[in-house]
Amino acid sequence: MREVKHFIGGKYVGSVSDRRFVNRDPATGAKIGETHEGGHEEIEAAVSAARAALRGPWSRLSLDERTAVLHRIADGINARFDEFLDAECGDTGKPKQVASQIDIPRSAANFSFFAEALKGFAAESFMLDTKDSAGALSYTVRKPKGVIGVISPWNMPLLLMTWKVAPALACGNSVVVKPSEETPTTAALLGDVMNAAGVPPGVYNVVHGFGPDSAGAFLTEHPDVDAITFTGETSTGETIMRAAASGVRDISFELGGKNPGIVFADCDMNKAVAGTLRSVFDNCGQICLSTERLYVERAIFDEFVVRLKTGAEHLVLGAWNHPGTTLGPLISQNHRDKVLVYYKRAIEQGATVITGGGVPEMPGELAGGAWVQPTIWTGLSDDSVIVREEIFGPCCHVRPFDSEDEVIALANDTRYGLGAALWSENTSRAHRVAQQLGVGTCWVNSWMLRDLRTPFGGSKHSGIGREGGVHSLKFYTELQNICVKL
Ligand code: NAD
Ligand code: 6OD
Repeated sequence: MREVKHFIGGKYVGSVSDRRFVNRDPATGAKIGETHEGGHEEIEAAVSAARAALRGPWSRLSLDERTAVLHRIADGINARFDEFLDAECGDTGKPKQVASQIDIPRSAANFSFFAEALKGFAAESFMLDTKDSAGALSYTVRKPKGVIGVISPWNMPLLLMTWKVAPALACGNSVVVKPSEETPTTAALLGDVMNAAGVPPGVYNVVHGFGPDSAGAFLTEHPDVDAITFTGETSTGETIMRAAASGVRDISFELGGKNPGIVFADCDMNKAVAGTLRSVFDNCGQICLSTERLYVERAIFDEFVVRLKTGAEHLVLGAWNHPGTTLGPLISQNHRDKVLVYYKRAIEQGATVITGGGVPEMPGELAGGAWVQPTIWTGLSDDSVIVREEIFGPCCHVRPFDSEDEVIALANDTRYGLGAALWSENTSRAHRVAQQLGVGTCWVNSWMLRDLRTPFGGSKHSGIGREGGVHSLKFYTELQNICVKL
């Protein structure tokens, strides 16, 4: 039974009140450990430690020295790969083969990527003609923004947390992280790696707890936090935005999605089916970029739906450490309850259930887990809740379309604007349609193909700002202009 503590000022500490909450295995419902719950005292201690660290040796490191520290963090994650893997899979229930190929390697890569990206982060300079002298040179310098509050979700806990911590540290900031209450373990484990990599105490801090009236809210409301970066639900983003208004703190938000998949009849059918199955069911549909609305050109609609059904029915539900498992449970019973409400509403609203639609029978101890069947529906109207609201489960609704214009309008008919996946072998069409979609990222003949140099984020209710490459470095620095008359 594990006990997860806060990591403040380079040390693991329990809550002053000794208040704790229970974590459960999503696959069985069994208790797997307890996590200390932070309150005002812990947030105060972490923010003070983070502020003090900015006055210490961290701010005096040369570029090469900081780059070396970031590489050592990446190496430290890789050196303890199996420990991170078991902790992440234990908290989330995601199959080991997924986390070992995506979550843990990408978390290490976040640090090595931003270590190198920093080296190419150019400043601007301008010459101004002045009549009375040789002119003036203006140049910019970028400084750390200060103490960054990082609030992260449970679906890819270490990957999404380090996606923000790595550039924040690369730019010389200190951080206070509030990981999701569902998945506290890997953020805590990273503390040890930070110490071993030579990160000075107070640069990386973790306080556990919940959102409202708990560590999450206290962090965002703390006046000495200079900027807040958040990944999670749109409604949580709205609350955090209100907190950040006090003190006009900067924010960067990666929020929810209701992402369209668009399949043209001229697609490569095998690739489109395989890619769509991934985009709907990977991570049990708990990815902000998951396809939940699928539009298939009428000429191939029936065949595509049959092939999707076959693929969904071949998914193997099971424990994360079982080698054959391809689909894990949802994160929690609470989340399962929410997903099952949508499964019920789909039937009430007249959906045709192509496959799934309920709760699978799981053997032995797995019977207590947060399982749902991978599910495909057709036949719902465009204003159905299933088509409009983010479900965050292993499911999608499939609808036929007849023309490019029609599918563009359907895809854009949403308050979200995060991602889209488009399948067509007609390159001109792919470019033409992609550019008309109101999303932060449109993948063509692929999905979740990540290049960390590119801007990542969403429009409309899916977020504010972009992170990735130079966009992250811009968010985590404060720009100063210096004008020198020559
Ligand atoms: P969530 O918003 O419930 O929680 C995210 C984090 O915010 C958690 O650490 C939580 O404790 C904290 N939190 C909750 N209320 C808070 C408050 N009032 N003040 C401060 N912190 C608070 O989201 P979740 O359920 O963990 O994650 C699922 C959601 O995240 C989905 O909507 C998904 O689309 C979204 N998401 C988006 C992206 C993206 O890149 N756009 C990535 C992953 C997840
Ligand atoms: O790959 C990334 O950098 C990223 N931010 C992915 C987000 C996944 C959402 O669930």
